[in-house]
Amino acid sequence: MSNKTEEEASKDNKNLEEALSAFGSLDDSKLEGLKKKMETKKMNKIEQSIKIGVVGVGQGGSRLAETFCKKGYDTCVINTSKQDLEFINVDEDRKLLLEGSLGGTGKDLDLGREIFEDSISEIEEFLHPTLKNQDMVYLTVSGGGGTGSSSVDTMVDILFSMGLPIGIIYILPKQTDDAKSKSNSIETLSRLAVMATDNKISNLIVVDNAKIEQIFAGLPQSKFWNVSNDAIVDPLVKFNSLTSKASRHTSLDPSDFAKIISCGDCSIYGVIETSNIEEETGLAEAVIESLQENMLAEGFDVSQTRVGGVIICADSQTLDSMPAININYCFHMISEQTKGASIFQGVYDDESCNGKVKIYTWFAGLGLPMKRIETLKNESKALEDLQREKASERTSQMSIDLGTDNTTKMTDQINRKIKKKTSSFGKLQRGGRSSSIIDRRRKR
Ligand SMILES: Nc1nc2c(ncn2[C@@H]2O[C@H](COP(=O)(O)OP(=O)(O)OP(=O)(O)O)[C@@H](O)[C@H]2O)c(=O)[nH]1
Ligand SMILES: [Mg+2]
Repeated sequence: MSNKTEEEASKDNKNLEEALSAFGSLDDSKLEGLKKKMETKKMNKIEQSIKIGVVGVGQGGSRLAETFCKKGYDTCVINTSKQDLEFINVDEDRKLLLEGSLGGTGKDLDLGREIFEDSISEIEEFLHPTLKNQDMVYLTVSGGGGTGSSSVDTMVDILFSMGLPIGIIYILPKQTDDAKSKSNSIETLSRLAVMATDNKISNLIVVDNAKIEQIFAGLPQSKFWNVSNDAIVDPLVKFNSLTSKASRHTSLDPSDFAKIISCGDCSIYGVIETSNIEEETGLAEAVIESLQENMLAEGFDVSQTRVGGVIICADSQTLDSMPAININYCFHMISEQTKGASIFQGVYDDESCNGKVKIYTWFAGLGLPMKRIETLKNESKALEDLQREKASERTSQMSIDLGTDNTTKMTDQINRKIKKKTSSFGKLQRGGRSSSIIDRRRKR
């Protein structure tokens, strides 16, 4: 370390500035860009047990990918909407805009699927820099929209052919999302379930916005996505970084984590916080009370767990003063709830816990969240019924009785059509309608 005084340091800086100015004046915006690059480089030196690259598709998926990027993960994003890509804070060369719509798909899964099928080679080339040195890839998408949700067939095929194990983070809609979002999310979940059964996907993590809304009830809307995206990304990042380090207590090895992450079928995870460290059974009680409540999705049967992981974190002072029996009761309770699944355990010092104990849990190898799917189906049907009712009322609400019978109306209409066809305005109109805007863009 240098022992320069403040005065000496500022003199050195001035000399350096003078020397540099000999090459011309320094452009502030360029310096800012360089600084940013250096920060990204620093962040990229994160510790990971498994080198994971993240690909986010659609708006929700891209925002999750952006959250991984902030934590130093190699990330890229794809969307059909230019505006939505602009707001994503990842390097410009890690953004891919797929043409073929007016911007977004408006929750239209068929249109989305077509766009992705038509862009396979473009996507393959784009993914290469992000994924070339990774052990695994995570695809992040929301089920309720059109772009992310419809992309899964093509994206999983492309990623599978690259030979990387594939994890998916799949977001279910909020309680207040519309019928289309809810039905889209079930349709795509059923496709993902087939891919998981076919072992194309190693790990399907389901997170549910409706559950996150409950956990963070009371948050202002402006903070909701940031907080929920952090909550979604944090457990995976914690498992991946802590397992890369040795613990002076109990280590969960990278190969244990690999078993969890490659177990297949669905996964859920979450974190429980407690300050009850005085009582022997304090941690175990926190697990009994809030294991299910703090998972980021519900409707799963935790007793189906095939492989799981539990990591207990607290600052070193707390861990040093806490009897081992407290932790043992906690592990025992989790083992009970998962009916004897293999549960890998880790205990780590984490000075950021500030006197609290955090229990990170991850359950893998689960079946689909049947109860939640049932609720989504019912909610989407109820909303669709309402829409249908409105559509049928629309005809009566928008018609004016002109006092003519139906036959007269028909004759009038035909006469008007003939007149229009022969007018030059009519000719222009028909010519313009020969192909839609969407068609014209796709042919480019
Ligand atoms: N957790 C989380 N969910 C989000 C976020 N943004 C949107 N969603 C959810 O995602 C669903 C909407 O999907 P989007 O991701 O906006 O849609 P898209 O993939 O861009 O598809 P388009 O319909 O083509 O725009 C809704 O269920 C939202 O609740 C986000 O930042 N975080
Ligand atoms: Mg969108």
